[in-house]
Amino acid sequence: MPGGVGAPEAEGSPDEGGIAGFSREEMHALLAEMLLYRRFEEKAEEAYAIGKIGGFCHLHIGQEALSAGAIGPLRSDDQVITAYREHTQAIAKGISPRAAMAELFGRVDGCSGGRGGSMHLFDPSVGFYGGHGIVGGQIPLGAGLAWAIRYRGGDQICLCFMGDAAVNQGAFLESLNMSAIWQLPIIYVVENNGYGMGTAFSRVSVTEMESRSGAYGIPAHTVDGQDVLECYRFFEALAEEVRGGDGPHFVNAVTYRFRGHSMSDPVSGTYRSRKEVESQKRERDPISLLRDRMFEAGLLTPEELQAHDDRARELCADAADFADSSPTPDPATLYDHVYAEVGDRGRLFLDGRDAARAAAGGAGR
Ligand SMILES: Cc1ncc(C[n+]2csc(CCOP(=O)(O)OP(=O)(O)O)c2C)c(N)n1
Ligand SMILES: [Mg+2]
Repeated sequence: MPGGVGAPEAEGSPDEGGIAGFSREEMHALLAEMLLYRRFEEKAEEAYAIGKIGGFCHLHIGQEALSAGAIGPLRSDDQVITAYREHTQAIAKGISPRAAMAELFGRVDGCSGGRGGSMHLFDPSVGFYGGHGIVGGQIPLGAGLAWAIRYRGGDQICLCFMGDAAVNQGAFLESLNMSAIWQLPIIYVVENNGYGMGTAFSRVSVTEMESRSGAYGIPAHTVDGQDVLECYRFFEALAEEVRGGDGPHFVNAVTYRFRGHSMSDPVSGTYRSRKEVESQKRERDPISLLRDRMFEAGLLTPEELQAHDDRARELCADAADFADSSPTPDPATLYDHVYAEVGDRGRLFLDGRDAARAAAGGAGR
């Protein structure tokens, strides 16, 4: 849900009611937002466990600061495209928890009409272009979105998220090169949680993540993806630079996933120890980090925290009830919204072309 945090009024100290230039209200908004994301994912986890959600489902728990801190500063007409771990990013860009949850449940009131599921949340009306299951598949599409912005003379920007494993895809290299040549208004953000499924990034790369855009002359940055205040300020400034014509940028956002790769995978396993996960959860939880800073600065009371959490749980319970009461799509509409239609001969592909030929008086193949 964008627009929760505005520009800071003044560089503040705790005494003035803020930390690092954030007002008390802005920090409360960020905390409430991240709690909503956490509770949404927990509700999805619960719904998956009782069979309400089918197919794949990848949770963003542990990485919430990047949704609040990178998407939060964007304008509502800016564009976001991402991979499949995207529930909270979709909500951050403006898809309602109800429409997101209904999509996870495969229901008609889902943002993709119940046809996309967890990996394919989509709503161009809020500038959210998916939700893509092919690792790296969204990267050239992101370059295309940015190219379209430029072609139409707009001043929007595109934020293209990817996981660390995606930077080894050929599409990443081609997209960065073309973006640099055309100086496109795009920020490529790697949510670097250290692993692609069970493979540590260090096993598939002899170079550091930040060096990956250097060959294309694209400036690179590293941010602490668990520090929502740092992320927010960083992306707020960078978005304006890119909007002003600075060309593409590449951001290595260091983060960590607290759950297994997907709902069907264990939290730890042979590729990472339980000890590692536990220490990350204890020391690097983005919500606890912000909460504790606010407590220490006297900007948050336990009652206020409880109220934010109650509200988050309420919204997510409401989203799940809404999703559950929404109907499943009518089977008769199965072939709606697909590029190729079923023709007289019942085939899925090329029939549209055949039908056009037939209408023009030509013979079909
Ligand atoms: C082209 C392609 N190859 C393989 C897969 C199988 N696969 C699904 S997720 C994944 C790992 C991706 O990891 P990363 O990009 O780091 O994202 P994360 O899951 O950590 O968010 C792989 C290999 C796929 N979906 N697409
Ligand atoms: Mg990863």
